[in-house]
Amino acid sequence: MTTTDASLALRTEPTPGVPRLDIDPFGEEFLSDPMPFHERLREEAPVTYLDAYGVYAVARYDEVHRALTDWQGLQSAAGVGLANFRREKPWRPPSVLLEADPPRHDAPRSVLAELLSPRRLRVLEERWRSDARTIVDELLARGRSFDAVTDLAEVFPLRVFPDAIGLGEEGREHLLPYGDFAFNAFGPRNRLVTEGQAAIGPTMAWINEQCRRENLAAGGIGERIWEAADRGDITEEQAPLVVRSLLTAGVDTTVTGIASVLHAMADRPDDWRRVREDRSLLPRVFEEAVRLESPVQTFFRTTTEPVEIAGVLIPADEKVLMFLGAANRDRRRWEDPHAFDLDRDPSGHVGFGMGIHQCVGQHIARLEAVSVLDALLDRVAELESAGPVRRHLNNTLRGFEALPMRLTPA
Ligand code: OW7
Repeated sequence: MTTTDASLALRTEPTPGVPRLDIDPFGEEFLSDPMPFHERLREEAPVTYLDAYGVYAVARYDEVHRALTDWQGLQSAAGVGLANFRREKPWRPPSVLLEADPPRHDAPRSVLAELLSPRRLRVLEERWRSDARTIVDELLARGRSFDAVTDLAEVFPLRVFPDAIGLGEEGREHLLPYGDFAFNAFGPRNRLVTEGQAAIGPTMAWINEQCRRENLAAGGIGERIWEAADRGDITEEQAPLVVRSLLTAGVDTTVTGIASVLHAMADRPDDWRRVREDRSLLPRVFEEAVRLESPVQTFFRTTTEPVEIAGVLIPADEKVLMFLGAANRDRRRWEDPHAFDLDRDPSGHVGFGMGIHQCVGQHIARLEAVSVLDALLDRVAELESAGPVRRHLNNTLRGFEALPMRLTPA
């Protein structure tokens, strides 16, 4: 290799017998249409090596599940993106949850798990359902054509989630760009990152400011996090970073999740009618959409020691890229994996991860999605797509720019 660009240079040789693939999972071709690449990654071998970044990759269900659940052999504290924090400075102070291992991970995790538990969320439910009805009524008042992204998937979380945390009214427009940047930052410094970097300064400053105790409204989840610091359950240094986790992980993900479930349910008149008549199917509708679309597509781990996966020995201090979206469509695990099927049991999907880091916000995500869908099902008899899907490219999220739709009022 004659290149002088270190980012293109091959860093290491994989374990003998591991196939080397010339696939860039953060390239525009891949991000625009990942399924054919997922197929190659899954079918080539249980563990492959991506020369473009010098990382190991797993894309089958069993191996992704294995990597997610072995937190001792595959750590998170060295970063869950491409950057190895043992060698590279993180772009922001690391998350005390996502980018931490036991024992440091555990106190922030249990504080947030309690505050976001189904029992604690019950106080939000009535308000959220009424807000969902209002938003759907506003949508219907404007006619039959709408964009499921900008008119619904972005509107509902941005109306209810910042209030639940206790954020002030000002500056909320920073939330989506911040999340977009943070999820891009798990990937390489490609165009998506460098273009985002230009405007991220004021956004970062606003985010960090919102995490301070004096800026969080009484009664919100943010204040409850600071109360956990008062009790000594977490430290005063951890408290603002736990608030920051909510702001990073809680907005773009739920917007993408709601857009995904609307995308999955559009043009499925029989399923729509069935769910209208039996709302007990709603949690499954959401779960199956998360399986099929996998809003969070990838995360990395870093080996702490030589780790065996599917008979392959991966050396210590290597990055392993886990393709959650590919595992969620692995024919070895799922029958007819590419079909949206309300008669399947989607539990066990890895769209929220698995193991000790499994999405701590999944109950709040589910409550948001179910609230908005339930309100829509009350007032809409049919939901059709009305134009091509436009994807929003991101190094980690499989998002949407536009989802043109047409509804028939009930
Ligand atoms: C955090 C779905 C991943 C995340 C994502 C990004 C940031 C954080 C968590 O969960 O800051 O803790």
